[in-house]
Formats: sequence, structure tokens, C-alpha cells
Amino acid sequence: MRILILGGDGYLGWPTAMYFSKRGHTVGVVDNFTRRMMHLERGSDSLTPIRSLQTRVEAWREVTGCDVETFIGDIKDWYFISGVIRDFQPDTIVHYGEIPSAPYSMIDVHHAVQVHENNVNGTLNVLWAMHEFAPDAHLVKLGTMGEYGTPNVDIPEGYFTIDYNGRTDTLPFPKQPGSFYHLTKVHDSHNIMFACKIWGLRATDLNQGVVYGIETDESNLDDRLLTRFDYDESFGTALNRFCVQAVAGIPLTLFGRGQQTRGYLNIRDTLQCIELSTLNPPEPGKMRVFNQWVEHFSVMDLAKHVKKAAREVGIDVTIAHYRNPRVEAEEHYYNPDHTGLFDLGLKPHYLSDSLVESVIRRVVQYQDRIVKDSIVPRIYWERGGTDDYVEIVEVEDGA
Ligand code: NAD
Ligand code: USQ
Repeated sequence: MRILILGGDGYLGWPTAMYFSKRGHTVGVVDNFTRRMMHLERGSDSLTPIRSLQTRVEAWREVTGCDVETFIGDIKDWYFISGVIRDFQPDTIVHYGEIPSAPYSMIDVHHAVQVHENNVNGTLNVLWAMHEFAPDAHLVKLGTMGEYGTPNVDIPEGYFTIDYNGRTDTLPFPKQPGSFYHLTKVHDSHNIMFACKIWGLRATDLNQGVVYGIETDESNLDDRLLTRFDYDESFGTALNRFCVQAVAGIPLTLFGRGQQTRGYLNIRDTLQCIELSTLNPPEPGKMRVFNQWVEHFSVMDLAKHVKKAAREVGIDVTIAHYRNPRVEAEEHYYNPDHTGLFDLGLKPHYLSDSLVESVIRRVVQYQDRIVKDSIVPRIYWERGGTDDYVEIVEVEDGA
């Protein structure tokens, strides 16, 4: 197949490009290095020393003999992205090319607007370009489980059937996102659903949970192929951050009570899910929705996993409760469906102590690169802006 990966220089995009390329597909990647620029702005960096996209592509060719074509430009630029889609003629467009950070979108009005313009307008361009130049292509779009929020009822995969005042319909499940970033994904979902309906496009909206892990089979072939691994306040996700905090000797940053529960998956399972979605496209005219996660944990569960695994590596870890910088339910019901991708054949990698240990060992390998100052939370939802006041409410003995 011809597969175009938007955001192909990113944490998930680059491993996805290698994964499909290794399996004989023709792969193109689009990126404008927004993510690298945002790290310059915030004074943070990937833990892993990632190479330039060009060096990665050359290393990939040297190691495997496979080619990946690159298109450097901004998805927000209609003339650029429509030209790429017109010329590349993809069978599938895997769309990772957005700003993925909740905290970054909450810094101030400028960041909120930047994230909205980037994500919502970029996806609109992609939809119009598909309509005009690649109407049979399949859009595999990365959304987020955070679109749903934490309602006090079960969460279906996208749609639910409701009886109301004696009538019945199948409707999109209500969304209650928790940041301006998560809201962009809701807006995208609506735009995609509408485009499918009016133009007969085919799309899969993947409500992905939080991803963890560094290694994939392809990135393990050569250190020049490593993907990025972030642990800073804006771009690091919970488990990845905790592994770095363990090595840096910083008390693990549980926000508030630490009972916030989310769906999680290994980066290797992200690749499987994208492949399963790509190889099994939906019929034209309807947006299919999968909830893409494997198992759920509270952040306290994750912290305990990290504490235990770190002990095996000879590191003692303290778990701490920080004043929660976010506005979110710290204790809540959480039971989202996630059968669609399992029905297509997903074989999950569950979180094991040995996996966490292997991530920690990788972190130890690069510990000289840790920017400690970028770790503790300073972006507060209620008041906006950043705050130097960091409060540790309570320190636990832990597991
Ligand atoms: P990432 O920031 O590492 O990758 C996104 C890539 O897209 C970056 O390389 C960035 O430079 C590029 N990009 C952004 N805007 C662009 C634009 N306008 N034009 C061209 N390129 C642009 O993020 P990631 O962690 O790999 O996430 C990929 C996608 O998956 C995102 O849409 C994110 O919201 C979603 N997602 C991620 C996670 C996670 O835990 N990592 C979980 C759920 C959903
Ligand atoms: N959390 C902590 N301590 C930390 C970091 C996070 O307690 O140091 C808590 C947060 O308060 C939250 C939970 O852990 O309750 C998850 O936070 P996160 O930063 O790991 O993930 P989130 O902000 O939700 O965003 C990440 C990705 C995003 C994706 C989302 C999937 O950055 O791109 O959309 O995960 S989901 O969470 O399902 O919405």
C-alpha cells in the first residue's frame, strides 16, 4: 500500500514509518518539525538523542535497504499539503501531525490558539485535500481517549444508542474533554464525521490512550533510529515521566490524589493498532471509531510499578502527591469499551515489571541528558500562565 504518515518525525510517527516500510509498503512522511521547535521554546529536549529526519532516513536505508520519502512542510499550508496528497496518491493517510500536549495548550491564550489553529485547521486541510485529490484514501486519524473525559457511566466506542422521549437513535457519545488540546481532537472528530457524511470519505478515528515505551523492533536495529522520548512537563506522559524521575532522584510527581485512571498502551501496540486499522478500512461514508488502549491504571498504580522496577535496578524511589496543576476528577468511574481493535486481531503487550525495568535501563543510559528543571509541574489550569510555586502535599512510603 501507499501510506502517507503526517507527523512522521514524531514519537509515534517515526516508528510507524519504519514499521510499514519494513513490511514492504511505500511510505512517505510529512513533518515541519513543530515538535522540535516547541522543545527549543520550552527549554526541554528528548531524553533520547534523536537524529535529524534526513539522518534517520539515510540510516534506515543503510540498515534495511528500504526507502522512506520525506515531505517537509506545514499541514496548515493548503498548497503544501494538498500538493503532497495529490502527488503521493496515498491509499492510507495516518494522521499524527498535531500538537499533542494538554499542558502546552493551557499555558496562555497564545498557546491555546496555536494548538487550535495547528490541529483543527491542519485536519480541515487534510479532509479537503482528500475530497479533491484522493477521495478513495482512508484517513487513520489519531484522536484521544481524553475526548470523552471521565463520565460516571460506561464509555462506548464512539457511538451509543439512546432512547429519549419515546424515540431511539444511534448518536456520537457526548464529549467532556479536559484541556484545550483535548478539545481540538473533539473538533477534529466532528469535522471528520461531517466530511465522511457529505463527501463519502472513509475514516477511522482512533481514540488513543496514553502511550509508554521507547523501543520497537525497528528502532532497536540501530541507535540512529531511536524515537524521541519526552519527560518534561509539557510533552512527557505519565509513565515515561515517572521512569525519568526515578533515575533523576525526583519524587514521582503524582498530581493530587493519584487515583486518576486512564487507558494505556505500549508503543508497540500503537503500531499494531495502526496496521490493523490500515489493513481493514471501513466502508466509505461513515467515520469508524475505535478506543485504542490495552489496560487501564491509576497514576498511583503506575508509580508503584516504577518504584518496584527501579528497586531491581538498585534505585530507591519516593512517591509524592503534588498540588494538582490540572482541573480534573482525581477519583472517578472509568470503564471505556475497547473491543474493536481486539476483534481485528490486536495481540497486546501488557505492562510488566520487566518492561518498566527495560525503560529505566534506557533512561540510565541517557541520564546525563536529563533537564531536571523541566520536570516539576508549573502550568496551572485555573489561572493560566506558569507558576514557580511547586507544592508537594504529601510524601508516601509507596509500594
Ligand atoms: P509528536 O509531537 O511526537 O508527533 C507529532 C508530529 O507532528 C511532530 O513531529 C510534529 O512536528 C508534527 N506536526 C505537528 N503539527 C504539524 C504541522 N502543522 N505540519 C507538519 N507537521 C506537524 O506526538 P506523538 O506523541 O507522536 O503523538 C502523535 C499523535 O497521537 C498526536 O496527534 C497525539 O495527539 C496523538 N496521541 C498521542 C498519545 C501519546 O501518548 N503519545 C496518546 C494519544 C493520542
Ligand atoms: N499525571 C500525573 N503526574 C504527571 C503527569 C500526569 O499525575 O507527572 C496525571 C495527569 O494529571 C492525568 C494523567 O496522569 O490525570 C495522564 O496525564 P498524561 O500527561 O500522561 O497524559 P495526557 O495529558 O492525558 O495526554 C497524553 C498525551 C496526549 C493524549 C493523551 C491520551 O500527551 O497526546 O491525547 O495522553 S488520554 O490521556 O487518554 O487523553
